[in-house]
Amino acid sequence: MSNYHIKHLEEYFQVYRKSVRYPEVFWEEVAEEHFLWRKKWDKVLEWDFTKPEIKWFQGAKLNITENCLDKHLYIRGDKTAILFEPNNPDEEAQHITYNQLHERVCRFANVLKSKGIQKGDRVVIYLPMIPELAVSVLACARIGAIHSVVFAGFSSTALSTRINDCQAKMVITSDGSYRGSKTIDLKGIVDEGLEDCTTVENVLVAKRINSDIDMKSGRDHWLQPLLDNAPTECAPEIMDAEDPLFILYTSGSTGRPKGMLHTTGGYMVYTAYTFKNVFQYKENDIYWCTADIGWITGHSYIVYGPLANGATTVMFEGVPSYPDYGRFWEIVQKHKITQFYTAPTAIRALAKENLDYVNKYDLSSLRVLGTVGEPINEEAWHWYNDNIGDKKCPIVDTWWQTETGGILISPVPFSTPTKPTYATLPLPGIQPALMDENGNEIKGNSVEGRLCIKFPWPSIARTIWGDHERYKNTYFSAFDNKYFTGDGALRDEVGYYRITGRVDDVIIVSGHNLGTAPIEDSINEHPAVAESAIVGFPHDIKGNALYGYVILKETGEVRDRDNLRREINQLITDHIGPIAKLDKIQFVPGLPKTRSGKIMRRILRKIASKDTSNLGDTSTLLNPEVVELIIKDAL
Ligand code: 7RM
Repeated sequence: MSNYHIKHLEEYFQVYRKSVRYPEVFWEEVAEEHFLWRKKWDKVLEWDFTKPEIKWFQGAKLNITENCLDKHLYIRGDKTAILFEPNNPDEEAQHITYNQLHERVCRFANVLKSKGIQKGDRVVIYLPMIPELAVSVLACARIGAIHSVVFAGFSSTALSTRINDCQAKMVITSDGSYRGSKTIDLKGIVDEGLEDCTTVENVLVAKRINSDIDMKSGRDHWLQPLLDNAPTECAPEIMDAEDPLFILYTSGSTGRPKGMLHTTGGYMVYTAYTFKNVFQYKENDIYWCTADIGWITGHSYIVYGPLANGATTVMFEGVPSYPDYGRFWEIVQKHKITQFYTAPTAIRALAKENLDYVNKYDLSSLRVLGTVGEPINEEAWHWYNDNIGDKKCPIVDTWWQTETGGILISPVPFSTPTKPTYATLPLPGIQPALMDENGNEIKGNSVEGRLCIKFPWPSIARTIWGDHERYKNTYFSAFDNKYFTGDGALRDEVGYYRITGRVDDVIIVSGHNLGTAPIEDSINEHPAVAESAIVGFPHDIKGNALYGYVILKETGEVRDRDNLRREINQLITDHIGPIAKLDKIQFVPGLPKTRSGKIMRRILRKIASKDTSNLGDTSTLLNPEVVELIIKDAL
């Protein structure tokens, strides 16, 4: 039996049982066999969820980039580490080998040092999906600087809030970025953001779009000449397992963004382990995750997890709709992608388009399909399964969070039988619990509750940067001695988990707990419906009533709206029961979404309850204009 690579269901159960009974033995074996340590740990795990304090592999010494780069040079130095696919399909893809990536990271690390960056300093990275983004992340890790990547679609205010929160000494950016047919003036956004920041001493600027930008003398430096002159070797900074690796901001339901802090040893072990098993990565595979490195998915499953396994990982600069809706599938064919990992929102957007965009391409290289970010509805699951996977590729519905660092609940493909909309079973080392409102664990199967995790895993975030109290209150106070995820879930008759969405998405109508996801699933089955979102609004009798926002497919057909409303409610009645019928149905041109594709229900709730005076922070919205349109026609 191998702890590290699960190959069939029996093995999964064996490994899982061992990981629960003897967690320290289990993780020690994984850590020992597959990674390069400069010194082994004194203690595998020390934890106390009441403080909370979690330490993995205490006393161990390592550098994560030795595991992502140096370790591979002898056996796969000439293998492609990063395969860069540019925004413009006419521009050539770049195959960056492990040897080349190692050299580029070392040069970059030397540039950071020459600009005064030392171990423990914070470096904010605000770059598009170009190779420099991965290189700069790894360069920080090489010298022990703490990177904080800010998604390059965020505004100057969002950027400066994050720079100030972590007191960054440096910003790494580019002149601009390509996004479909548009260009974005990134450097201009940085300049604006920096007007409100005092800690940043230097700005490194990569050239991408050759735009004419202002360079502030003394502060701003073109990156390329510095790299050209930098030495090609840089000895890795030897880090403690619990030294910080990065901060990544995630928005809470209220208040300022939370700077989740991840540390080195445990994060490396867990992301590498889960990458190997969830994607069943094999040596010659070409793995593609379409996320941006600005999100945790990109950190763990474009950069660290794949590279720690010596994989070939694709970085795509563009968008799914440019030059047309076939772009993803064109790339799958062109690079013979074996594992493809994307978000339900992208699947739904592509499923709306003509199937010809899919059928034009040969997708037979695909072996595993993945989804992440929100509950995937049945329709989208089947569309993905039938049209992209040709019913031959298991779909890994991976549930996890910025806070968890890596995937916690997911099928292990070819072992765990999949089930539409179910994330299925916990990965080794993960001990979920469903809790009721009174704080008691709900045992047994066919139950539903709030999802907690009872035992630490190696990649759990250790704190919120600068605010340990908030970390404790947000994650460890709702339930005694448990990590609370903020999500609701149900466990079916065989023990499979289905994530029903954030708990604040649960709406109690006449005393019945209704999750938004199953209702939306029913609505989306209507042939005229493209997408929908349900929220609750106050109701005198029922406590809450349901308000549905529905996007119709663009068929050009004129439809009787009232008739559509009746048909939608009939579908809900058929699937869930009359209790879940919608009181109001508004047809809308779009839904307010965050840039990572999550519906911002907070705004929809306010509109439904006719309270639009203060919509709160909308700076992370992808499509703020749609909010006005929805308010204008609100029922
Ligand atoms: C990786 C990521 C975390 C929240 C999480 C859930 C939701 C993520 C799934 C999912 C249902 C999934 N990190 N979520 N994956 N819900 N099924 N497979 O997305 O910090 O940005 O978001 O996303 O609500 O708590 S995140």
